Amino acid sequence: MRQVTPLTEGWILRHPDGTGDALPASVPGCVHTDLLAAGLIPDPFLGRNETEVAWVGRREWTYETELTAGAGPHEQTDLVFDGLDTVAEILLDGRPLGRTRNMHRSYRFDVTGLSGRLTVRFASAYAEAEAVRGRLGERPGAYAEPYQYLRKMACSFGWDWGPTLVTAGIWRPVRLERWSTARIARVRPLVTVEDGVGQIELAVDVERSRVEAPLTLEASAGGVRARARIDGTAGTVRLRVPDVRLWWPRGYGEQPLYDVELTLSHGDEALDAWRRRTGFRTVELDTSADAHGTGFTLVVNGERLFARGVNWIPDDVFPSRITRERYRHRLEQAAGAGVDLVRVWGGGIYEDEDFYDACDELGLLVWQDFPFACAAYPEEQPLRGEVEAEARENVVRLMPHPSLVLWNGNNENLWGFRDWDWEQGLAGDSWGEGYYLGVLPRVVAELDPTRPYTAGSPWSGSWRHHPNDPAHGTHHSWEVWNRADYADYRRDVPRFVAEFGWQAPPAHATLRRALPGEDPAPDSPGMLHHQKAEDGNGKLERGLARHFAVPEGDFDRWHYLTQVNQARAVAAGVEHWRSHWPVCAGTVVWQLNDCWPVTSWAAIDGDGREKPLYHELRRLYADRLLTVRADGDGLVVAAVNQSAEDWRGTLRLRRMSVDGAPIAEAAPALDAGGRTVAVVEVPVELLPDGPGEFLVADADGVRAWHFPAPDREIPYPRPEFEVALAPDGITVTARTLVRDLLLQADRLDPGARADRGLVTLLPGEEVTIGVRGWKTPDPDTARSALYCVEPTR
Ligand code: BMA
Repeated sequence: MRQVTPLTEGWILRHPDGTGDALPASVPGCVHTDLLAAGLIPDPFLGRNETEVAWVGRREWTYETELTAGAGPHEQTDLVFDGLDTVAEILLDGRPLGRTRNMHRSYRFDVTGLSGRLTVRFASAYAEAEAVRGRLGERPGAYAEPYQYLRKMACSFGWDWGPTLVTAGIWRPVRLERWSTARIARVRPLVTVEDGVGQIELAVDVERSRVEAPLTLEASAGGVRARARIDGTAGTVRLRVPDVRLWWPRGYGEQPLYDVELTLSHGDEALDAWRRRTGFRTVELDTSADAHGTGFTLVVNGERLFARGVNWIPDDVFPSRITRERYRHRLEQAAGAGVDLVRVWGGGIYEDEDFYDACDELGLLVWQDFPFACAAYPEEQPLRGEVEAEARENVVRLMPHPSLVLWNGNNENLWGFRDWDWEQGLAGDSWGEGYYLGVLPRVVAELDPTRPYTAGSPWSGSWRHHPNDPAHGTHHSWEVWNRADYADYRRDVPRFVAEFGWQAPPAHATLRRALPGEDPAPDSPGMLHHQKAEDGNGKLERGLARHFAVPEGDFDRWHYLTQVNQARAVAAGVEHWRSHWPVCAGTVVWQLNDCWPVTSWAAIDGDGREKPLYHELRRLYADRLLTVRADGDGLVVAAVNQSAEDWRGTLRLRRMSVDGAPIAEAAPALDAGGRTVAVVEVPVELLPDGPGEFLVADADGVRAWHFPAPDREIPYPRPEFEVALAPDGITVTARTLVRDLLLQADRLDPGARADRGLVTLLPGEEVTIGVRGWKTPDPDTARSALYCVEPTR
């Protein structure tokens, strides 16, 4: 049987020129985390340390350990690297074993009978990228850093939410594999389901050390077994599993998973085994033309879905630090917000197995970008071959996961070519089109025809329409954050909004940790350093001024209001677009998570704390959502019902004055069939008249508010409320209208988490906010961490 020995021990790290002491190295890991552990660099996540450690990415680094492949009963010994970041030469006792230049691939070297000093010598990623750029010529991109010239996580070079920390290292596991006669080299599981029968076709490639030995494959899943012979180096086993239970996205059904086992044998001797978990479901992407343009609707097990999505970026700029538990926790947070689709964005990586395992279990659909983002990528060698090789490897690696439902060619590159002045400057140079419209769809169609592919995000399906045309395919809605008010989200009904978002600072406790010794202000040095977006603060400020009087010299209020504005902005988009299902078939919020502490579009900050947006997503992505929207001169209430059951009852509509007085009331019938949106007209006498009035709509515990004016024009009363301690939290009772009440529990205790975000209460209403992880404070202290919208002075 193939024997696996992890090679995690005894590694040291040194400069190849021999200067400096050798340090103990963690494998998997990276240079930055080793230097950090040795106390040789300050934590780049704190203050402005990022700039102080910039030199690390410009140096060469060497990892070394002792390798004893040794003599044993096995015929062959392979040294296997699951991931090397990025440009490396591998040597054994000074003899070269090979070279690598792609972080997204694994590497295998035959070291049979060898032993000695194993050295992995990393060149600076900059040196490689700049050399390739020198050879192939400059290509345009959204950032000045040269990430498009080598196959490495692009955001390692910095992004508009990320630090520039250019890593090197053995970032995924290393091991020795000893085997005889033959080993399983690749398994391509094609999992389909037809008429209730699950089919698993395992296309298997083997590597042999003995050419002539007759080999058999035996596979099992769901209590069914099958065998096949291997001729040469390839064979196929087919399993038919009757009465399979379907795998569903969360909210649509369960996630039954099936173990698939495969054994390779020579006579009675088992040589190698392969085990994965899979699930049975069908997936299609409906991009047919209709009266509105060209749709973009995911269809899983025949069910058409509105995708409640979030964009995922690497959860740490040092991805080797992300453990299985951390993946699981972050994705549980996503699921807890009602998310059912996670898009793995193209400036990051093909994630670890642990990521997709968690998605399989939690019922989160995965849309996976190939790692290309916001730049023109050359198509000449050596890149072209690397791209094809990495695509082949990762398409096959991720095939077992039922959660994976879509491959996407790139992030914003087709759009960039057309709109960001690339086309002229390129003057016919290659820029990546051959990947997105050629290599990648060919690889997916050849290796995994069970999954749909889309050439890019955004993409309208062909060059006939502008790549970001909202009427055709996927759309990224960035004009609003960059230049307009979030009310402008309501101007369009795109077919699928794959990116849109609004910035806000992270939680107070996160800022306190990340900016030691700083008294934060919107433009204090650390705050500015942890704001990477172009004119980020200007956009935050202008976005705020459209709704609120911008507080001068009051950081805490600025912090609260920018977080409120973020939640309001995303709510405006999601409510509007969801209420236009099935024309619009998905919203993917930019972005779920952060990779360090920073002001960004994220719902969960770099220390894992939920911003108010996170809690707002729970409301926005619940099966039932009410929203009020303009309709001609009047208003309608849209009742979004994404559950399978009908939503029937009455809608309670109240027109009220902000001082709390009811003005008019109505109770029209509500009838929204399963997975539909019902639209109810608001009677004329219920329409709020001027900034001193509002409309509130209630049905079955679901509520929508409609304030016709921006907050700064609303004559709010001075908010009054009482605070009492509850067993695990606090209860707040409103005496006046209290808008967007927020408990910032982390201000009282960095370990404390509130279970709710922004709550708006009518006079007399109360809310209990649960809190985990704090030593119960007295009510006055709790009150000091409560914020709400105040009248404009
Ligand atoms: C889009 C994304 C990212 C970026 C975000 C915010 O362009 O694809 O590149 O971080 O917008 O600007």
